[in-house]
Amino acid sequence: MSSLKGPAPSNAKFDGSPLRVAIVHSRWNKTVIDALVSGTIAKLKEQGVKESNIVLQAVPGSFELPLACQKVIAGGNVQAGATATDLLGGLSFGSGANSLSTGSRSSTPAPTVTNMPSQPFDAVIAIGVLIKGSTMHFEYICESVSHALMRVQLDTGVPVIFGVLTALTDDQALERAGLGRGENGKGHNHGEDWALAAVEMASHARRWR
Ligand code: DLZ
Repeated sequence: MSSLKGPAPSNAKFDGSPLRVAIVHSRWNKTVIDALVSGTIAKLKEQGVKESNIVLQAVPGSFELPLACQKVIAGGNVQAGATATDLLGGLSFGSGANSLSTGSRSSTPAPTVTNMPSQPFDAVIAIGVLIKGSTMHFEYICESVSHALMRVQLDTGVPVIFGVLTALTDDQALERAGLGRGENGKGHNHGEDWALAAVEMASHARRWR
C-alpha cells in the first residue's frame, strides 16, 4: 500500500524557465547533502529552470544557513562584477554557467564571480542535514535554524524552502536522500520535493509582487 504521507501534486502547472533559484547548502554530513543537492538540481531543471539560473552557495553547517540565505537574497541585485568576497566575506559563490560546478563543493579553489546576477532570486532552497547526537546540540540547532529561515522569508518576501533534514539516525537521513540501505529500500530524495516547492512558491511570489 502506498504511503499517505507526502505532498499532493498541484493542479496548476508551473514554468521554471524564467526563474532564478539559489541553493544554499551546508557541508556537514556531505554524502547526504550531495545527494539532496543533486536531486534538487535535477528536479529544478526538469521543471524548466535554466542551469545558468541555479546558483550554489556552500556554508559550513546548518547553523550558518539563515545568514547565508539572507545575504544571498540581498546580493541578488548587487552590481555586476562583485566578487564572492564582497558578497559573503569569503564564502565561495558559484556563478553563471558554471554555477553547478562551484569550487565550494570540491577541492579546487572557488572561482571569482565575474558575472554576479543582476536579477533577484525568485526562491532560495536551504539544504542541511542535522543528525541527532548524544547532547542537546541537535535540538538547539533545529529550533533556531527553522525559526530563522522562516524569519528570512517573511522579512524578505522571497520564498525560502526548508530543506533541512532533522534526523534521529543516519539511516533516517540516508532514506530521505534516496540513499537508504535498509529493508525499506533506498527511500525518496526529498530534494525533488524541495525543487517543486521552490518553483511553485517562486511562481506565486512573482504574481504576489
Ligand atoms: C557542530 C555541528 C554538529 C555537532 N552537528 C551538525 C549536524 O549534524 N549538521 C549540521 O549541519 N551541522 C552540525 N554542526 C555544525 C553547526 O551547524 C555549525 O556549523 C557550527 O556550530 C558552527 O557555527
